[in-house]
Formats: sequence, structure tokens, C-alpha cells
Amino acid sequence: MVTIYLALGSNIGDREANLREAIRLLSESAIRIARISSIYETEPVDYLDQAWFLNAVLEAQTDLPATQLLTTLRNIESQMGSKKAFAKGPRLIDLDILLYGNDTIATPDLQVPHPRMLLRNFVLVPLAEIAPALRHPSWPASAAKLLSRSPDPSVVRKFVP
Ligand code: GSY
Repeated sequence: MVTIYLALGSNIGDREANLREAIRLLSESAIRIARISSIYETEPVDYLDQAWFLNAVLEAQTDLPATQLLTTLRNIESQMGSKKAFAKGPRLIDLDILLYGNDTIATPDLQVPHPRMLLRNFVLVPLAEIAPALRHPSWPASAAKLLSRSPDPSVVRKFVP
């Protein structure tokens, strides 16, 4: 079993229901969920002219190899009807592998740790909530420390349904 961290995001339709459905499907897919962060409402980054997202992060255990885990996430996105109209644009559900144990993976299809995760408050805030002391070997500090030094000015606030 390896400990993994996944990021979830949605900015189309019933965003909260989309996150909860993705969590349900993940838990039926050889992914044993241990901790789920609060849901956060987050200002878009990268492509700014789109609706605010709901984002969360979860910690889980799995026996799936990383490539199969990625396939599982993509299958859940498809099953839920998520289509990316264009890169960095709106999406019904987006599932990303943040960490896969202490591994570093660099293939054309999969980069772990997720290459932009330390630059994004919408990842760092929920990650530091559930795993403040977490530190990948390639990071200069823990998740909580990295959040306290984050240069990202985008707004992240707890979601109130
Ligand atoms: O990388 C995931 C999709 N995405 C997001 C997101 O999930 N949340 C926020 N706040 N901005 C984003 N920009 C992109 S692209």
C-alpha cells in the first residue's frame, strides 16, 4: 500500500455534488480514503475568465501502480461526463495525483509531485489542512511552511453551501 494525495476541482454545474460523486467513485476504485480536507471556494488561476472553483484534497492508500491510478482518475472524469473544452478552462470534475508516496515520476503522461502544486493556494491550503507536516523529499519544507511562504495571491476561502 502506498499513501497518495489527490486534488479535486470543479467549476461547472453543482460543484459540491460533483466533488462528492468523485469521492464516492474513488472509494469504489481500490482507493482507500483516509482523510478529506474541507471544501474550499477558490479564485481561478492560470485562465482567469471562468467561474470560481470548489477544490479539495484527499489522502488515501492504494495498491494501484501510479499509471493505473492515473487511468482510474481519467475514467472517473469521463464517467462523470467531464470534458475539457480547452486547456486550463472550465471543467465539471478534475482529478490530479499530487503525490504518490515519496516517488518522483517524470513521464510525458504523469509528473509527480504535481509540477505546479507548490505554486497554487487552491492545493496548498487543503493539503496543509490535512497534512501540515507532509514533506516530499524534493521539497524544501513541509506543506504548512510552503503555504506560509506561498507567493500565490489568489483567494481561497472555506466553502459555505
Ligand atoms: O488544475 C486544476 C484546474 N484549475 C483550477 C482549479 O482547480 N482551481 C482554481 N482555483 N483554479 C484553477 N485553474 C485551473 S486550470
